[in-house]
Amino acid sequence: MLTAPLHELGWDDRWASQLDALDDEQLVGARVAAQHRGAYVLWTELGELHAELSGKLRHDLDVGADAPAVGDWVAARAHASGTTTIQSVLRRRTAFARKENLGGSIAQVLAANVDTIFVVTGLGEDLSARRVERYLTMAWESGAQPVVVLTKADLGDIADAMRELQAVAVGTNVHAVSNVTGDGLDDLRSYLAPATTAVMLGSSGVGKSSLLNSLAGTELMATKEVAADGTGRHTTTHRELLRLPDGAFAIDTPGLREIQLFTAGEGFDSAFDDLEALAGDCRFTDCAHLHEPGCAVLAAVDEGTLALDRLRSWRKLQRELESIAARSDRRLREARKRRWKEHTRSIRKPKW
Ligand SMILES: Nc1nc2c(ncn2[C@@H]2O[C@H](COP(=O)(O)OP(=O)(O)O)[C@@H](O)[C@H]2O)c(=O)[nH]1
Ligand SMILES: [Mg+2]
Ligand SMILES: [Zn+2]
Repeated sequence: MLTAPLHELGWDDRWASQLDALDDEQLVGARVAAQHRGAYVLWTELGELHAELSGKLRHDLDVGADAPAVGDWVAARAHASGTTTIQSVLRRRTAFARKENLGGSIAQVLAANVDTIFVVTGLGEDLSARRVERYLTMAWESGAQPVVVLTKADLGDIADAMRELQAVAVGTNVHAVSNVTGDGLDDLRSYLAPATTAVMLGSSGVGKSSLLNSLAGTELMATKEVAADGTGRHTTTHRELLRLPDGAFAIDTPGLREIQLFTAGEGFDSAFDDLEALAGDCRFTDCAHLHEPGCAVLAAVDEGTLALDRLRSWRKLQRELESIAARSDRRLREARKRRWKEHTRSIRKPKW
């Protein structure tokens, strides 16, 4: 249960003017704190409310609009009957999404209006720079600022892992922390200004929930050891907004088994800044860096200044992005066609 002035939840003039534009005095601004199947938990100035989607919004979802996600700002209406409905979702500033299912291209927004994404990985056997690279791409794609966090720094020498991570974390910082000793935690707090929202992202077991607890200074989330008894703690089965003591918000996520990208865009370039910079010197502007003459990327691989692995993962991601883009294009065209059909039907069939 949370009652707070809206601005403490991140509400500002730009959100207010979006609400004003709807021109309906009965609507109030609210933030989606959690979602349980069809029902939403909203934080409003009146306190916590449970809400459903309005009929109109449900219809919009059928023709391709996004469902509200945790972190979204929405326009809600409290009815005299005591129920609350979400009338519309205010335009997101950032959206962290993944593909809904294997091979599909429908994005599932995991969290909205996120400021910082902690890409978490743990010191140990399964540290994979490649995987971090993919998480980073997803993070850049969202519009939020990614930060790489190496947990379990108490387990050994971090030097090699830090070097490996720094090589892929182009344009972001890498921080080493320990949830056991507390080392490094203070550096992370600088990303958690009041009323901002952070997301924990990373494979299962890397220490995301532990990190959230460390930052909260209390056991908000169940971690591997305590999951069995679990009483009073949240397990990471659904996403929800959690309040940290200093007034920032955090969202834990269960490990995403398959990291899938959604759209090609800025995120891709930012995660591969080094490669893109080299590509500027290729002779052909549409160089695919495969076997073109005058390719600066291949030259860098030959000289040993760019790892071949990195070029390989760039190619792999690019192929993936291209096929996703092709699929979502098709989906968009179909949705437009459907809407047009509905529209013409409504013209031909007068209501009387
Ligand atoms: N030694 C050490 N163990 C940690 C650290 N952070 C998490 N762990 C352990 O790693 C395991 C997985 O942690 P958990 O937070 O549940 O990971 P999650 O699946 O990413 O949420 C648990 O056994 C934690 O106790 C750390 O900084 N140091
Ligand atoms: Mg967890
Ligand atoms: Zn090239």
